This record gives sequence, C-alpha cells and structure tokens, in this order.
Amino acid sequence: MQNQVQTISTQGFNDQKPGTSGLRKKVQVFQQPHYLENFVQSIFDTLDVPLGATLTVGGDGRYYNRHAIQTIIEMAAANGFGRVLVGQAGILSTPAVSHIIRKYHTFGGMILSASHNQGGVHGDFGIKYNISNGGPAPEKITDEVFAKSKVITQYKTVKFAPVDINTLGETEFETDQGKFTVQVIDAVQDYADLMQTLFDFAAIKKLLASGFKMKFDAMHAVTGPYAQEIFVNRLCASESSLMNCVPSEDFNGGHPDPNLTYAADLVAIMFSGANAPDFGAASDGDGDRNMILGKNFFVTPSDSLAVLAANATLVPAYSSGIAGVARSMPTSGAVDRVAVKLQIPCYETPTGWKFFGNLMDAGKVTLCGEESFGTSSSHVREKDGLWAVLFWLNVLAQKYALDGKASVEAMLKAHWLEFGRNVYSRHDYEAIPTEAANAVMQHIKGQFESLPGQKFGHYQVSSCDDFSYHDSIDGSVSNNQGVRILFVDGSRIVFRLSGTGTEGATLRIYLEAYEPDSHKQHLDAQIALAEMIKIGLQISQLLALTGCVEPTVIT
Ligand code: VG1
Ligand code: CO
Repeated sequence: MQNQVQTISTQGFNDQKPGTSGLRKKVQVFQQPHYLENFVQSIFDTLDVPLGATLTVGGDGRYYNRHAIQTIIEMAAANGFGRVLVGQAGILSTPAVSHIIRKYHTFGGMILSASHNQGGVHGDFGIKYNISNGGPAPEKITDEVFAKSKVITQYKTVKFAPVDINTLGETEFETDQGKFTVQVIDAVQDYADLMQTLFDFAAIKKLLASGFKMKFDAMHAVTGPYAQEIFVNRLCASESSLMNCVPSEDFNGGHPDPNLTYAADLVAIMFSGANAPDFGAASDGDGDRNMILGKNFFVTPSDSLAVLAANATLVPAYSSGIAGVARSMPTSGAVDRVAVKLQIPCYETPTGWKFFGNLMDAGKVTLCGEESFGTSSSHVREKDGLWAVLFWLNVLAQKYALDGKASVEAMLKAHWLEFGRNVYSRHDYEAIPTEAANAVMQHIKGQFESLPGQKFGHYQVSSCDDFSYHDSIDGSVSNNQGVRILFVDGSRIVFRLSGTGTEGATLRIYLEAYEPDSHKQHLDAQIALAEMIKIGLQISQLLALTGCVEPTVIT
C-alpha cells in the first residue's frame, strides 16, 4: 500500500531554543499538539536533506522516547529520507549514536534524551540533532533551527502503522515518494566492537580475574545493556559488578546524574571502608557522562581528564601519543599542565561538547573533557561514559601488569606529586528564580572595573571577563560563555548559568586553586577551597540576591 505524504498546518512556538545540548523541556511541554513535530521539521528544513538519505535514531529509554521515535520515523519518510536506523527498543546511548552515524555514514542522527535530567511522565524529555561527523549540531545550525521553529507554518508526515522497534530487522514501506525502510539494529554491538578495538580487553580481563573488584552503576539508564555486554559478557566481570543496569522510563524515580549527590548508593559502597571495591563508576541518562571512584576515593572529572592524558600511551588506541587536548573553560587547568609536559596544544572552549567537534575533525586534539563528568576522544564526536571507564580500567590493568598494584588513589597522588594539584569544586544552585539568577550575574559583571587589583584574604584579583570563544577552524565567535574572576596566583572562580535545566535557572559556581605543596594536596577540596568559596559568595552577593543558603549539589 502506498502511504500518502501529508502536509499539516501548524503555528510556531517561541521557546524551542536549543540549550547547551539540544532542546529540553518537561514531558508535558513536548506533549502539546505539534510541539515535537514543529521542532523536528525545523531541523529537517535547516538541513537540506538529500533524497534517500539515512537517519540514525535512538534514545536513553526515558518516557516519551517510543512515541517520539514513531513520530520521527514518519516525518523522516515524508521529508525525503530513504532509511532510518533505530536502536532496538529505541535504545541508543549518545556515544553509540555518534559512532553509528560515523560507521554507517548516515546523514546525522536524532538523540532522544534529556541526559542527566529526571525522566518519567512528570520529568523531562529532550531531543538533539547530531551532524554527519557524529557530533552535536554547531550553533550555526541550532540558531537556524530556533529561528525556523518560531515561524513554521507546516510540517510533513506520513502515517504508518506503528513500527515494531523491539525486533531486529527491516520493515519496508512504500510512500508516494518511493521506498522507505526502517531498520532496527542491535543497540550495543557496534559500540562494544568499537571499544574492543581501542582498549586491551585481554589485560582488563586479567585485572578483573585477579581479585580486583569493580562496581558499575548505570543509574537505571541507557548504559545498562552496554555494561552487561562489555563488562560481563566480554570482560568476564561478575554480575555483582553491575548495579541498576535495566533501563527504566523514569530511571526508577532518580536523577540519572553520576555525581556525589545523585549516585549516593554507589558512593556509599565505594566509601564503605577496607572492603570497598577497588574501582567504581557510574554513567548518566544517555551514557555520555562518567564518574570515577577508587576505594574510598573520588576523582574529579578535571583530574580524570588530566590522568588519562598523562597515561594515554598505555592504551592501544593512543599508544603513539595524542595530538592535543581540549577542555571546556570551567574545567580545571590540570590537563593544561600535562599538555605542557607532553608538548602538545591545549584548547579552551565554551561549555558543551559541540565546540570540540571542529578541533577533532581538524586533527588538532585527541582527548577532550569537561568538569561536568564528560570525557572522550576522537573515536566519536560525543563524550563517552563507558569509554572513560574502560580507559581507566586499561590504565589500571597496565599498572597491575607492571607491579601487581592497581590503585586509583595511588595513581592520583602520584599525578599530583608530579604536576601539582588543581584543587577543584563546583557548587550548583538549582531551580532558583530566573530573575534572581540574572541579578547575580549582573551584579558580578557590574564589578568588572573595580575588581582587578582588589585583595580578598590571601587572594588578589588579577582580571575578570565574560568568556568569549573564537573558533580557530571555522572563525565563529561565541560570547557570554561564563564570567571569570582570575586571581594573581592562578586560582579562579567562574560563574555560569546552566543551559540544560528546565525549571527556573541553575547557577553554577566553579572554584579552582592550584596547590603545588605535596603536604597539602590530600586535603578535602571543600576545606582547601573554603576561602575561595567565601570570596565567591561575597563577590556574587548570592545569599542577598537569591535567598539560597546552600548549594543543591556540591561536586
Ligand atoms: C551541562 C554541563 C556541560 C555539558 C552539558 C550536557 O550543561 O555543564 O558541561 O556539556 O550539561 O551534558 P549546563 O549548561 O547545564 O551547565 V549532558 O550529559 O546533560 O548531555
Ligand atoms: Co548526558
């Protein structure tokens, strides 16, 4: 039967501006008539889709994924695509989508996820488009999508019987535009195969068989099936090495955000004393973030990036060295010190993975990272949670092979001894009124003239600015990427408003102080940074302007 392409009249919305990573809204917002369709059509209209092109589609398994996938399939058919690759059961992690786009040369992909945001009927939903290099669409595209979404008057669709996305295989449809195929692919295999080409699985297997205990927490989100295949099936870790590995539509009611607050169960296990596992890790909703823990020890993401860069040659994929590194501006300067030693370039970009793509495509950087638990390399164009976990395991396996010891804490301490420690913490104030958050930012910017030279306790301000990024590859400029207060000794306080929240505003305060003295490097970050924290509160007048007494999340 031929299916007719239909043109449906619609009216634009004015709130479809993609944030740091795609469009994220409450599920109810996405459920408004035409809301999802308008956004998808605005993406297709921006792209100029070649007739017969292939689109990759998958998500983190949260509520509304299945509905959105059916809608996108129908709209893709109506907009000239000839094939859609869908992960089985609608599941594909963000890094897996990135890999599949690259491996099968698809015309980009749609990722259905609000990442670490809560899910379920009353939670958040999200959607983002990744371009043909596998990476998030750059601002040039997302700005155009937003402009189109405000003035859209119609979208195209073809009504199909619901496609069975639970079963592997192909379903063919005839539309009045020609043949259209939905191909349901194994969600895990391509990605797991890629990991096996990058890392020394035999060495990791040996480590895991030696009595070294690991615990991986998928937080009821997308990495569950990936972890099962990679850790248990391929690396022979015990089933008890995994927790929360069955994806659920509402992440079992939790925040699938791998940090010390929301991954509390894993943190309790890892800090349970002498019998705690040797290595712990967690990933977020869509599988692009990672938290790394040792026995009774937490690794900040900024330090993790630095340690991976310093030890990259221990891993097969990077054994001949890395071309360069990049970090987002708020990420600590720990990796910068490694780059100096390795004599490779280090780039500083705004927050959000989309800014790394150009540098990787140009071969300028191999490893990238963000303080927000994101680390990855040029094997894909997204951050990659399980990749980071495997990288750590591979490095630990090499250490174990060398001297029979594999300790996360010992590795970090050795790293600090060599490079010094960039003591680091982030304080988040979530869901505060937008006007109050804006007032804080304005209040700080109002002091740009008077702050330089001022002394606060042991610290003196050297300069302050609102971070702007000039992309050296495509010449684009991104302004207002976060307010920086820089101190004479290299310490920093950065203030930034989140671009991923869906309720009010989230203010992030990033704190960093460099500690070269090995006798002080073991201090708890909150203690070592106590004075900086006070200075940040004083300069921002946060309490007076927002009424917030304490951060919601401290990392
Ligand atoms: C946050 C992080 C940022 C990250 C982004 C997407 O953005 O700070 O580093 O790239 O989330 O990650 P914001 O604007 O809220 O600070 V994910 O795993 O939510 O796709
Ligand atoms: Co994520």
